[in-house]
Amino acid sequence: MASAERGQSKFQVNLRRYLRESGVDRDLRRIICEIANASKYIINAIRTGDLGVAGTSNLYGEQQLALDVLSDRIIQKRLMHSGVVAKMASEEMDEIIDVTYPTNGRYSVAFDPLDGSSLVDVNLAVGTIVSIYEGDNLLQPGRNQVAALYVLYGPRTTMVVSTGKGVHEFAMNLLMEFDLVQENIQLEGPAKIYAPGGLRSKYTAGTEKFTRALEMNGTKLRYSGGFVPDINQVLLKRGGIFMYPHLKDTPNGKLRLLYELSPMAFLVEQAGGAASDGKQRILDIQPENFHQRAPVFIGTKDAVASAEKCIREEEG
Ligand code: FDP
Repeated sequence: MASAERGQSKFQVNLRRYLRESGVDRDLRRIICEIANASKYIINAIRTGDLGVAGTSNLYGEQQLALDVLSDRIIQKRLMHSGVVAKMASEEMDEIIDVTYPTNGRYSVAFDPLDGSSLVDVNLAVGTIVSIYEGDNLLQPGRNQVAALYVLYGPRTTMVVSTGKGVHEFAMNLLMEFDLVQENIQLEGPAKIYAPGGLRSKYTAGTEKFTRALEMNGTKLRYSGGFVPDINQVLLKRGGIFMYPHLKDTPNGKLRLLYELSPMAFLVEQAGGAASDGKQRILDIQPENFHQRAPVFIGTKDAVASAEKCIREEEG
């Protein structure tokens, strides 16, 4: 299989070739490459587009930015015309789209087109998150995903992807193609950083105990407010934990299972990490609806186990 040293400039291996040589099914490759193509237009819109509101709100009553709506349309269009997608759903859509034209595809895709979009106007990093299942059922436990990825729009545009054989990072080059940066990212060391979402004053006893333990151990606080850059940091620093826990007044936390948590849990587990809602593995949760939220503790295995232990001890 093709490989590259980090930062290697000669003999770059691009995403398409990497996926082909890794034996990834042709239709699945097509979906991943369509997302890569979509991201060219999304990064362009982020850089130069309208930062205003779209005048609409999504299902959750959140005001949609012009950029949210545009990113959603860009991805929808590419997936629709790929000819390999059966169903698609996104955080910005009111309903699931059945793709019966041009063909009835073999895969279904759930995505968050522009996660953390409220950070665009202050010029912080945002991302696209994508989850892919075989067949036409998107309401399955995340462990059944065949692939997951995110695109991070930061100082550089990168894609971190897994088709179930490790986690690999690609970076967008001058020609807006993705080249391999590093293969088989592994969360091997202890948690060096933590990214805690939600108001601390609303933390329950278990999460508060866990947070104090992190502070006592000298774990550094590194929170950007964007799920994609925060997870990317945990992965690329080879150790850390992100949490958006259950809060006293919000028992299900904030983040959505289908569009955010399942794909990130798939990637982090592929990197040797873990993801839990505080009690059970995120990838084992059977979603009951498309908009379901769940608390999350995700990153280095030991840190996630220690969060679960604190919650068990304090909250039963
Ligand atoms: P945002 O509301 O800006 O879209 O998915 C939601 C999300 O961002 C995540 O990217 C981020 O981790 C989290 O919400 C931040 O929430 P808080 O502002 O409550 O910390």
